[in-house]
Amino acid sequence: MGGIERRRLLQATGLTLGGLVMPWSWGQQQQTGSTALKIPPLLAGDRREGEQRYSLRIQTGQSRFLSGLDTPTLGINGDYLGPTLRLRDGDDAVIDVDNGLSEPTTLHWHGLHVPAHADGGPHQVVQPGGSWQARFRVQQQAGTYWYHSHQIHRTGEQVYRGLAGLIVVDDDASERLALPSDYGVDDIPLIVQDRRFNEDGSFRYVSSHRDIMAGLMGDTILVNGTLDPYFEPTTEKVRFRLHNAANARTFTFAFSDGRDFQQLSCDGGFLAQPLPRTEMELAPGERCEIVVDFSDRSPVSLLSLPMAANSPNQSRGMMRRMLAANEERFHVLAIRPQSNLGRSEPLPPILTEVGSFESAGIDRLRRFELGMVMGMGRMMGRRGGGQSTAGNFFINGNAMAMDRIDERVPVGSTEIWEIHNDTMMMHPFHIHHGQFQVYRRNGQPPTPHERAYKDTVKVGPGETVQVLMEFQHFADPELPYMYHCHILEHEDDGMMGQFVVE
Ligand SMILES: [Cu+2]
Repeated sequence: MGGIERRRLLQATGLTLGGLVMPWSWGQQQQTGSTALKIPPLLAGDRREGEQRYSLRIQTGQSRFLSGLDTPTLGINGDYLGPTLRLRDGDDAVIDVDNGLSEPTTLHWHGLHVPAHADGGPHQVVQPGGSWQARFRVQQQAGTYWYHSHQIHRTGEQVYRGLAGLIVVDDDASERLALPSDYGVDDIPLIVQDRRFNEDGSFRYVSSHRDIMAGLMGDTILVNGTLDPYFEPTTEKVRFRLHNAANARTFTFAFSDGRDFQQLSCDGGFLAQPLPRTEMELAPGERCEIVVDFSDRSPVSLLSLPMAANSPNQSRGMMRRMLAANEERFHVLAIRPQSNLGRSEPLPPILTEVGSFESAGIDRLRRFELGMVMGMGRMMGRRGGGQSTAGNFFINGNAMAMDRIDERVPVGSTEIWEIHNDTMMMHPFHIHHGQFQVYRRNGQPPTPHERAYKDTVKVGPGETVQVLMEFQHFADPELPYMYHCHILEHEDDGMMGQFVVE
């Protein structure tokens, strides 16, 4: 029985809980791993006159996720999602973007350290039928980044329909490391998203106030746009580039047999050394590279576990019920190693040296208070005399306004940005302009798995997180960068602000 038939049956039999249809998901079914995992094509660019040039066309498409039903989707150089851009540190990159949609859109390079004019944020709109060119020098540590629509008030829906893709950055140091790096063979991107469908096969985006307040949760997992995928390792070790590309759902990745794996990186760079883990909690926007050993040749599944009861990211109070979706368990990927596995090198004991921005001296502390409307218009976190009345979400009392610059940062400075979450749910906070370091979490140094460069950080309910930011480049007093919650419905509904580096 397919998901839609099952849901219809539940509705018909009145199996509902608190007025809501009981959540049903593929993850709760016996998984077969019926479809080979799709691997997004690699786009390495063309070398012309000393520049690395890439062409991206944003288009509408049709995708077949459910048997016998077509889903209208959006994609980049394809029907759903986009190619994996391969960039190299030090290259001069030129990316041509054409918009084949009938609505405006943008493409933002999430995590890349680029000038504001090349950032692809809400001010770099590509009109229908129009084009935009991003030019920047890649100044980036090796890592897994991504790109996605950042159209004001439309980011959530455009990403949901498919406007996202991965970016892989290489540098001198990463090329010297003996890590699995054969893309599509032992270096595998996993773009993980939850989606839900209407009975005609179309995606069902926001349909209630709850979808906005909790963020949009789906009941069906797609990995690289594949429903119920399997992957067959051909080597002893496989590196997965885990990417939470969901609009709102936090995944807790783990293997069905509890095996451990090695965490190599955070969002924007390697950890100092591989870190053994058995679970990895990633919020929307976060990435992490892991290496898993399959030399026992046992079939195993990658799962997303229910959020741990003691996770600092668990929702509180009434939000806990609204976010019951966080308690679901999902099957993500069936893994069936081939019988004859190619040998893999042992992992290098040291990956990189992670320096500290703190050594540059700290010029200033800036405070950001996350707030949302709760219940009958009761404001949470609206201290500080905010002016704006639009939207349900705020930072420092204000909802996002395109014509208001919220912060002005002097170029050359190093700052602590302190984010305090005065709401009852976790918000993953993302800052444009480049990578930061987690400095303190509730006054304590971060745990080892956050000790590398990041661009998106989970701030649990009631938590205060300090990050260290360096603003060494790209002074532009006019064009702002964004900071925002990466639950896309929250971002679209106001939880975003703008800063210039000047
Ligand atoms: Cu949020």
